[in-house]
Amino acid sequence: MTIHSLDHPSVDLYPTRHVTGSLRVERREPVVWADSFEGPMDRDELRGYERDGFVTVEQLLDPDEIVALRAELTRLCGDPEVRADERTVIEPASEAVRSIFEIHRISPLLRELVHDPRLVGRARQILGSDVYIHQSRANLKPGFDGSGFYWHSDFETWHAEDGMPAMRAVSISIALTENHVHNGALMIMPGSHRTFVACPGETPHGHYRTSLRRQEIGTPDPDSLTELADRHGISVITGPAGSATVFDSNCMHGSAENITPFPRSNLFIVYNSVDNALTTPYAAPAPRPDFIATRTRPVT
Ligand code: 6CS
Ligand code: FE
Repeated sequence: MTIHSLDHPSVDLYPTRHVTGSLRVERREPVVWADSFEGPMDRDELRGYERDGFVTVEQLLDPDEIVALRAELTRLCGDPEVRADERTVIEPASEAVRSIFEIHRISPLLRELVHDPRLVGRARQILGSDVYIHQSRANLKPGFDGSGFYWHSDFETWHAEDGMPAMRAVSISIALTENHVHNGALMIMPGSHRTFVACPGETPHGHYRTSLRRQEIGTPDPDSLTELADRHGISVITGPAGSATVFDSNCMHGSAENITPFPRSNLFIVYNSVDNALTTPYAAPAPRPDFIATRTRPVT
């Protein structure tokens, strides 16, 4: 079913938040947009990404780079200005830092990383175009009370609340600490990127102020999650510090809370195609701030 969003100039191919009837529609866009860009991924990796919606990289960054990034994250989390910054999300159950958004503009070290060809090269290869940073964040998931991230498609939120037209964005998650099966590792349903699941519930004003701490609106119904999990299974992505996961914007993913003593701290850098720039939100009363969804000052 395709409907015109009330205040959106173009046809909405992925209606969500204010829909009735079938909640699941098949993806319309390619997964790997073109093989015209040379880059670090070989044919097998691109084929795996096309099939599953993600690929893992055993060691994207070297140990000394990880040491420097972890020290930077410790410095940022201990900086009262950073903790008080609206771009920093505090854990609901403690005073620990849950996420720091727009970290590539806060930290010179991270700004350098997001331009690294090991990351940008992969994004350009997959998206088949030049790219810019849509969003960057550190998810700290500290030991003992690192809360989880319920099942969701990033694209569903970025479409509804940021006005992202098509599924032409890719996330690169870099492990800064060991991602074990037990400390809240990323879980992805392999192949789920080919199905768009509309989520019930109108988007409240200023939704991000609650959704980044604990997301409810923008999470799929249990029947859709059951159907996808039955069809695709669930992969738990584990790996050492320095490993990475490159995943499509529409993968159904989530991660459990962390009650172990071992933090699961990951960086997430989201690259969007320059041909997929944000427009008016498809299902939200107003656009989200630039630190969550870059509109005004793309860092290419
Ligand atoms: O709303 C967002 O943009 C963020 N929320 C989640 C759960 N994942 C993607 C992104 O960090
Ligand atoms: Fe997500």
